[in-house]
Amino acid sequence: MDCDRVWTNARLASLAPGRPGLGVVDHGLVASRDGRILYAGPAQDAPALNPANIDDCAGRWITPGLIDPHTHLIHGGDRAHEFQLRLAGATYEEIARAGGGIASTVKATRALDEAGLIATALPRLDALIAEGATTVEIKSGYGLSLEHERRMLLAARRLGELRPVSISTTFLGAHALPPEFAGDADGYIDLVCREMIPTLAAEGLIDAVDAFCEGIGFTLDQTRRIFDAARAHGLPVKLHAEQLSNQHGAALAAEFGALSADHLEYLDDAGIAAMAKSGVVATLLPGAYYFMRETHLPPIAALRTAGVPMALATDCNPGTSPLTSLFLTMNMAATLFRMTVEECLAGVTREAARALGQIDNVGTLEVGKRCDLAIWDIERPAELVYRMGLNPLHARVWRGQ
Ligand code: DI6
Ligand code: FE
Repeated sequence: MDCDRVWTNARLASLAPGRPGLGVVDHGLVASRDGRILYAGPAQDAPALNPANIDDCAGRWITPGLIDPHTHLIHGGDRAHEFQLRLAGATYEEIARAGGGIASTVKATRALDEAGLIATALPRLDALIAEGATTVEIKSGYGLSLEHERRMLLAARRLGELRPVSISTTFLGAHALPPEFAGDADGYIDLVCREMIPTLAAEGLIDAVDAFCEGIGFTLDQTRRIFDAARAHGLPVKLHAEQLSNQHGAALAAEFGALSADHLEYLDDAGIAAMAKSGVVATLLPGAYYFMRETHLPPIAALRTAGVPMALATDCNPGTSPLTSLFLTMNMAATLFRMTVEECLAGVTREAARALGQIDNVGTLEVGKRCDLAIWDIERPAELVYRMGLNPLHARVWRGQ
């Protein structure tokens, strides 16, 4: 069988469903053709291959390329000053109500042109790529006008052309109230639903629609309007839900068949049941939990018992999670959330793919999926979760290259 490339002498953590745990194959082989996986499994069961290139992995481990399914990677400026204020005792909500917080990042983001947005985001994207990321979700939500949200989404698409990585764009127009609409949240939601979503969807800039359903964000009713508009344009939805308080956003997300509900520190049993029933992925963001010194844990054990798939993401953003490491994300998920090594690795591969609606394309080593691989200098997969600050990536493969 003709193929482009073969990786031999590898140990695989395929993450394929149907294989127990990580789907380990001790004497494994991966073959690619036209950027897709032609074979992944035991070397002895492989078909006769006629590769143009052979890579001897010398016993190294291969996992699916890592996936970060929730980032606000594109933003102007930083909020190191607010970090200092918080260290001195101010709370996130106090800073937000005083005009700092998301609003200050909106100002800094609007001040950048597309090239500026790209230039400031690239080092963060490169940090993720350097750790083996092959798919990254990027949200808008610091523009908050048609023009500025479009600029963020265009910059996100452009990042995917500048680097060998797949970018998923999420429209988060309902992230915060822009200053022009102070006191008129419903008027702003009108603009989001009647103008921004239709226009940006028609321009092909939106892969999914998100909202910040929270006391300092938007109400459940406003979120429903956003979801109705998304549905009218055939766009999948996801939600920032129950991060700081229980607004019953996860149940609403479930009602709309959302891809994921994210954060979930204050999720209740009804929300868990609703998510389980409609197959909504729980995207957990331990970096935000850690950086905000949150003490209210997301209900991990109950999510596990209910069979809700759990993804992990950096939530890379300047206010609550200035994090660009999926390794550290996994380490925090294990240490702070008591997730297992298997759950952590599945969280940044298979379940992250599910959270992006990309499970048929990426997230596991299975025939027909894109050949996105991470090849590691490790003795066992647990090392990817256990170490803090060492990068054992040997090579990264994106679409077979
Ligand atoms: N939840 C978060 O953690 C981020 N956005 C959101 O809706 C925070 C964004 C920021 O503080 O800039
Ligand atoms: Fe977020």
